[in-house]
Amino acid sequence: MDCETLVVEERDGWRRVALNRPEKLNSVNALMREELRSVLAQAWDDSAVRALLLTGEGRGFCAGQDLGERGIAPGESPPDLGASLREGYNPLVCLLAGMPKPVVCAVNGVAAGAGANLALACDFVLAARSAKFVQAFAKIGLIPDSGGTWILPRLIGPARARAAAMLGDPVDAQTAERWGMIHACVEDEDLAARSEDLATRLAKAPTAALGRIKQAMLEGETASLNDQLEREADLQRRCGKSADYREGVAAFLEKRRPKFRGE
Ligand code: T3D
Repeated sequence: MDCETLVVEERDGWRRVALNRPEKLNSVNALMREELRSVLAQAWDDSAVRALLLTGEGRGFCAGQDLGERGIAPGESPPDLGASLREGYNPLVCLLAGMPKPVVCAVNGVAAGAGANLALACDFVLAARSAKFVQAFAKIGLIPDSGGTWILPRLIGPARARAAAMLGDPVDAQTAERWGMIHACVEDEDLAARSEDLATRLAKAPTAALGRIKQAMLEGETASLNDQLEREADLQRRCGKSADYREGVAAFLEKRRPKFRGE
């Protein structure tokens, strides 16, 4: 797929998507929002894509909304940021968090504003040791969006989430790992290989089951135990009918490695 603001590459059963406006730290303009949405929707539907890797070109991961699009001249009406979220960012968060296959995010540098929260919507966040996460919103008079007020307290607890959101101080990758905000902090020079190895491994996993794990955990956030037990029973019933379950059990009994097809 040809994109102006993204580099999209096919790999061994997975797809690499890199934000590509490095001179602006990959801040998100209207075109990037549109292109990312279409690339994510296409990956969602493509059964040949069994994992996704999101990263950034250059020294930053993503600096959030391109503020160059948000200057307000005297006498001009301010933009409708609610509409921007509903039509632009919220669909991206839903596509990443709801994608029925694993999404790895390799945070290669600063992740600020919506850029931080798009990263945190992914399933596995690996960050370079030099990377940092900045809830930059309050510094320009906004609240964390793109799921920030939902995911941050769940990941790091309300006290740390409030401080990160209200103060906007950077959280370095090592601290993010210690707080449970991300999967792992890795050395800068190892980030590409570590995240690509993970995507390769995930692309060989029982994709439908992984998608259902995501679904169960996401929907379970607001469920009672009884409702969640019923959800597990329903999803497990579907897993139990899958070719990958059949293969997994056969491989175990035959003492060999399973060859999952993602079905
Ligand atoms: O608006 C809506 O639709 C609602 C949704 C909002 C979602 C949001 O994301 S709001 C939050 C927007 N983002 C920010 O407020 C972050 C702004 N950027 C920064 O605070 C800093 O740049 C960073 C902490 C991210 C990195 O700092 P540093 O010192 O490493 O780099 P820098 O020198 O500030 O930036 C390098 C270049 O990128 C620079 O351009 P220049 O001067 O070399 O031509 C800078 O202007 C540009 N840049 C960085 N962030 C943005 C940006 N350009 C446009 N928009 C940005 N967000």
